[in-house]
Amino acid sequence: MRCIKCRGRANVEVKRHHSAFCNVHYVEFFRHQVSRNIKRLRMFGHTNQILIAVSGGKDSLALWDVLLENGYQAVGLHIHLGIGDYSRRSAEKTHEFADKRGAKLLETDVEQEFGLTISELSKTLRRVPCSGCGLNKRYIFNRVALTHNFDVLATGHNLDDEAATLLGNVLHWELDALRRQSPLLESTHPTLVKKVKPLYTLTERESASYCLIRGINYVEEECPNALGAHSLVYKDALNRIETMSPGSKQQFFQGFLERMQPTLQRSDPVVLKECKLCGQTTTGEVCSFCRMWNKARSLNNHATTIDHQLRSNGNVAKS
Ligand code: Q46
Ligand code: ZN
Ligand code: ZN
Repeated sequence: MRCIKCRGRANVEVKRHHSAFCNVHYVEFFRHQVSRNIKRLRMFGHTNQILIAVSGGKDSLALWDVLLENGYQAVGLHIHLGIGDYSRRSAEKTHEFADKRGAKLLETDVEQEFGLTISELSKTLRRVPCSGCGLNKRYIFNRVALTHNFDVLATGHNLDDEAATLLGNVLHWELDALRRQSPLLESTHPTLVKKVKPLYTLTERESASYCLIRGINYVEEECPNALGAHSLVYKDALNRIETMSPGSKQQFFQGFLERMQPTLQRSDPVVLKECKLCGQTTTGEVCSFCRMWNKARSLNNHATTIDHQLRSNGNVAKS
């Protein structure tokens, strides 16, 4: 197998592009894909302040590396979820990356801020961990981006993530989720930050190859709560199709973005209000994040309301 750029020995094959690359040209290919996505969808520019959600996994660290190498102003945000050893190792890898590069890293600890780890929250509410975890992450990323005046929030969602989410949304005909599924979500309210996914054309395997070549140490294990998740079943199904027919995953997601999603836009846009407890966006009076934590606190006989907690931490969203 030869590199399509220099005809030297290729180490990474990208079947859906009928390509193979040596290490030097693979790094160039990966960075070019990210840059092209950023420019094509006008995600951000070099003068913007970018907050990256960093889990310590291959995708978020690869993205952070590419953005720093390409001269973007990218600050990391790591959330300590409190999911046993997995969370400890994720934090270690994130610190290692930031320390090596002298990159700025912000951190939030769910237990310290709100009183329970994600594992405890899940037990208290008797809900699967991922539902509370996802809500916490979305809320905290948005809130930190707003309070620190970032222009945009970037996440490491890749093609496998997006194609699996799309398959799940189609199987259940989740029309609202399909409308919102995009690598670019503009801010539609002063308390909603713009969100982008610059890796949406690259696969998990491609992020892993990038990290390997660049010497980026990432947490390799999956979160223990991901075992048995529907998303893994969908990824597995899509991988089988991809093996038989390289390029299917990309066609599936890209085809949706170009041909299907524009037809799904609502004629009656959702009216957004500000949560009366925390000030962040909601369609009702109190946002789902505040409702969830108030319920958890009352179940734990905890007297402090989420309103008091947020205000005493100085974390009221800007108006
Ligand atoms: S971290 Fe959180 Fe994921 Fe773990 S509990 Fe579920 S949502 S699986 S990306
Ligand atoms: Zn080469
Ligand atoms: Zn709220």
